Amino acid sequence: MAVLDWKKSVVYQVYPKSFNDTTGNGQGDLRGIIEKLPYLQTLGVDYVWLTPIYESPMNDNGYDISDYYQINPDFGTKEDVEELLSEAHSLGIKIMLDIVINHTSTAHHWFVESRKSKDNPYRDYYIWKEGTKDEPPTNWESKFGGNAWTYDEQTESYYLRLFDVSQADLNWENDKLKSEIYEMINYWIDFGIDGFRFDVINLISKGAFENSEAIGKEFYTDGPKVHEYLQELNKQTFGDKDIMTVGEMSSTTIDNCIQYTNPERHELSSVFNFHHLKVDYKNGEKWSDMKFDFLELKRILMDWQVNIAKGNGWNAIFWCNHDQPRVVTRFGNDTTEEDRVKSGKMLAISLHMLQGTPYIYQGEEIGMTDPKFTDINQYRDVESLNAYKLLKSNGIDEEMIMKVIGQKSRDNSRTPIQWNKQENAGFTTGTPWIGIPNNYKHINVEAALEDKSSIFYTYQKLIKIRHEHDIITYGEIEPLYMEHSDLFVYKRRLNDEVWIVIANYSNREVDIPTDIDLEGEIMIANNDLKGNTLQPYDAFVVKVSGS
Ligand code: TEU
Repeated sequence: MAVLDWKKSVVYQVYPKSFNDTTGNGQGDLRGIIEKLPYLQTLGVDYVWLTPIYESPMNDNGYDISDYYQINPDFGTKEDVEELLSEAHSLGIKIMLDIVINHTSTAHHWFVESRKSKDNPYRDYYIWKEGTKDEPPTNWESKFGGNAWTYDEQTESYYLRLFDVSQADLNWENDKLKSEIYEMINYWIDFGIDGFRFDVINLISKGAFENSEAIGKEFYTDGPKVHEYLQELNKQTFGDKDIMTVGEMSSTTIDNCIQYTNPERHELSSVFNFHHLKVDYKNGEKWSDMKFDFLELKRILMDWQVNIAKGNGWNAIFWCNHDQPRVVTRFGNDTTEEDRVKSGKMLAISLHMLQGTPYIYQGEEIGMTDPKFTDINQYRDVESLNAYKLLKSNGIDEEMIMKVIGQKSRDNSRTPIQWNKQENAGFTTGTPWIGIPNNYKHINVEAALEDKSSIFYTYQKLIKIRHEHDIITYGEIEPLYMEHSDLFVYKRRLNDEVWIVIANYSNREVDIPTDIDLEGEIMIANNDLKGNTLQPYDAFVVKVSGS
């Protein structure tokens, strides 16, 4: 594959635990990813991002790292990583690792030492506050519910953990800690890794340790030293190398994301922000029952598109990841096969024509749906199980709890990839670690590859036209009809070339606005253009001018 301008790259996210099991233990592994690299080459992606594969107790499926230098034996060995790198590179695919340096597992030897005594050399690698049991230092709330401080009897102190009790936040004020982090990242750069995704990286600089005026799960994000820390990280590790980076930004702002990604600031290549994936949170509450707000979705997407471009920043563009529900269920329509396929293509087309680096989450390319679990015992995710307990303790009835968990749980995207219609969807010969929806018998990779009208080939074509046409990467964007209740419409313009993107997010037939002329070369579509109306879930990209 020709050397590609990184801004034309497309990334495929693999959640190894649910991708492909070659040992029969019911969990995916590295050799399972190696086996499927030719499939990913057929799709045409440029990078594969692996969520954490390091040694971990797996309380948070690997985001609780106990040794950055060792591979979790459930996934395989360092030799498997070497083989994965060499095989991927031979197929023109680069490998991106997930780096979690806001926190470690409490099983990490740094923390084991740190908690031993107040004068332990590792004490200051973490954030401790002396205090009395049941009187936490601040009112900060964990993302996983409850107070963000956990009391530790051994030294009668609290440690900060913005996520699970088993994930202790690191103290980035400590220079020795930072130099150990830089050493670790340079180890993986020397190993041959091509890119990094930095987990909740905008949380590493904590504000003053006082009560937060913010409510709910807000806590100090985009902290006072975060840009200083990122510029140092850049300089000490990947800054002078051909390495693509993306920062996961929790509850961030457009202005900060411009600062994170404007190349003149030498911080990161790109960022994930999640505001567009909270348009079905009632009053900002994830665990609520609410249909998504389409107008708000368009507003947020376009606000970020226009303003990040103005600031010479760079966004990741994505619908889903291992923390989000499946997009065809969430923003599309998975109630009939026709609507699932049509809306799955429409969602892909309307997103991939935006400016930024597209991320395709495993299974999105074949329109996998939420599993629709009905019993809490089917869930595995620590955040969902914490939410169940908290909602129960708040007196919410079981039916409503299961409804909101069914809508929002991270497990919705963590069910195994449906490779074929054989037992366990061809994912494992053992017992899968989490359930597989029955629709695997018709929603699977094998069926998708055989069916030239499947969602898979829409994604394959979107990747191809992104590689071939500069307008998608460098063209200006012009939002249109932002108040239209069904249509998502925008223009891309580069020199004399203009493309129009129009998508019907509704299950209604909708008139094409009279001032939109779709005469021109159809670059990609999920239907034939009939007269001056759009059918439910129609999507068209038309080159209306230019050579
Ligand atoms: O996610 C950050 C985060 O806040 C997620 O928990 C997500 O945004 C939230 O669940 C949505 O409600 C990162 C990882 O992607 C996630 O898997 C980890 O659990 C988390 O950090 C802690 O490392």
